[in-house]
Amino acid sequence: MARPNEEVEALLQEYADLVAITGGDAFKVRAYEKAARAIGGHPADVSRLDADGLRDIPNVGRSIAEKVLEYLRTGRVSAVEERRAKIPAGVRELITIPTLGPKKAMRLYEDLHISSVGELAAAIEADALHDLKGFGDKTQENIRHGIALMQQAGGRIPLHLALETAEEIVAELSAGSGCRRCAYAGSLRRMKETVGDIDVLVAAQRSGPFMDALTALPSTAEVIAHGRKKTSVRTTKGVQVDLRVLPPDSWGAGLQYFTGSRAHNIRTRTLAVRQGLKLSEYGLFDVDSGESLASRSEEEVYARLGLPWIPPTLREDRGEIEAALRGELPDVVTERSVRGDLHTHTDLTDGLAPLEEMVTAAAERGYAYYAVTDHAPNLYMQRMTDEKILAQRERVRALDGSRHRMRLLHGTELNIGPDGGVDWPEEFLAGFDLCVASVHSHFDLGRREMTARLVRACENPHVNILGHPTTRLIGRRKGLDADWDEVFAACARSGTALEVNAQPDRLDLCDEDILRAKEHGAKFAVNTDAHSVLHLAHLRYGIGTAQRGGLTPDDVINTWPLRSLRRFLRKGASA
Ligand code: DGT
Ligand code: CA
Ligand code: CA
Ligand code: ZN
Repeated sequence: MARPNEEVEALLQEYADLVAITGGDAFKVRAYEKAARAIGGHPADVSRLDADGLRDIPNVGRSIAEKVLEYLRTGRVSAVEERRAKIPAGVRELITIPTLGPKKAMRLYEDLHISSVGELAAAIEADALHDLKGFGDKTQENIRHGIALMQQAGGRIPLHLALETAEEIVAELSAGSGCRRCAYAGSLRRMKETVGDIDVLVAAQRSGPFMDALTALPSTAEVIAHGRKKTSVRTTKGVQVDLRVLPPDSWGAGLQYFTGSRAHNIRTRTLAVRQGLKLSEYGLFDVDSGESLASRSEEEVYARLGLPWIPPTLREDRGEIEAALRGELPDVVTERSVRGDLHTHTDLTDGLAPLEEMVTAAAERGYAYYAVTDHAPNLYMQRMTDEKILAQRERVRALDGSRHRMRLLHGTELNIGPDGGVDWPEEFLAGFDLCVASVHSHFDLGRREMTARLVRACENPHVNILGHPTTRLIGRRKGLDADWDEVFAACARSGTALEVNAQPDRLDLCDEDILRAKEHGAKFAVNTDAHSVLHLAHLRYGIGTAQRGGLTPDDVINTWPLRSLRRFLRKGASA
């Protein structure tokens, strides 16, 4: 159940942090960070590799391979233990505060003995930092804001982590004898970007064996409550899991009830009451006779209320009940309706896998088309040049159609400068099949300037997709301050699609922004921004978010046939 690649990734990242905090060589820090990401994104299980196999992974050299082997053999790495002994764990926690780097963390620890986020917050409140070099008012304000962001996310778990945990638990419980049905419900089934806890349901005659099975799982670290109707545990990763066992006849009603949201359920219960019915987790009952009218499936329950089945991602009481009553529920986009990914990277810039590997993996997903969009020169650390991107284009053209039916598009991810300009002159941009353009720096320009910057980027005749539009990082960085209505309108007007970036820490645009942008008539592209083969599977998180935003295949350009997509990419220009 444990994922050795992730464990090793976390360990190497910790080592990089510790080296940085103790003032180690920046080159070494970056080397360990790169290796951590490479191992995290490596498709093969690292615990099955020998020294040579490890060193075949990009960015993994001899000394890193040795540390990995030591870890796999002994469960610890002496170099990491040595650094840990010097630095309290809380100091490392400090550098997870957005805007607080290792140098500042070390100064706080050495000068003021601050070794936790709580202590730092208290020190700022008490104005204890003002004499400390490098902690001016602006810096303190940024730190205060960073702490607030962390606390907001506090306790909630990112969608992808919850989904992985839930799928493992559902697989375990489904194998139990007498299990008729098993699924996860709650906010996770609704694909909210973060979830408070995981709700798992089992349909079975007897509940005891399943409750016991949950408490006995190797991933269970602590039993919070152990009962016949409900059992709650905390996993080794700190996630709370609630298990409820329902009589098989109540499966549909229970699934509907525990999927929520609460707001949606209030609406369905009200609909029931108006018809002289009562809706509970056991079924839909006639109040007078007490007779059960529907309970076996969700479809049956909704139908008896006069509604079509409503996709869980829409169940937030944001108009879905009204739409369903009118027969206008959106036919939401699904993973299967996606024909291709339009924002992906290779090892020519910061991706981990070579072009051929990314293309093969994309073809295996059954895509009809696939765009390669490595970074452009203005993101200096990626060292892109005209020659390199043109050479890549040759390779893309040569691969196109040679091994798979999937068609390849050669694109790039441009960098939107502070004034809204992008890399390369128009003639050069015209050579690409498509251009994504994204903000990667200058995050606080002020609202007017930021709006003008984004609008100008959209109006560029070669910019087709606004990548991760708000640049928010969930729990770490809030989105850009801009007049988004104006930006969304500019996208609709200019034929620039808004990205729904599927990276689980981005999910950008988010559901509410999508709803707003759709009002303006904008189009969307659900992309993974994959930096490795494994990331191609992140599409599901983007699709969940797109569904929550009510998007249909008509709204999403990468569900369209290639000919229609190409027409969109011309942005109204002829031929
Ligand atoms: P979360 O876990 O905070 O991300 O959000 P949910 O929606 O998963 O909420 P949770 O775990 O408290 O409960 C799951 C669903 O079960 C919730 O959406 C509605 C339903 N539910 C659970 N307990 C109650 C309750 O006591 N009353 C009502 N009306 N509904 C409940
Ligand atoms: Ca929940
Ligand atoms: Ca719960
Ligand atoms: Zn990208």
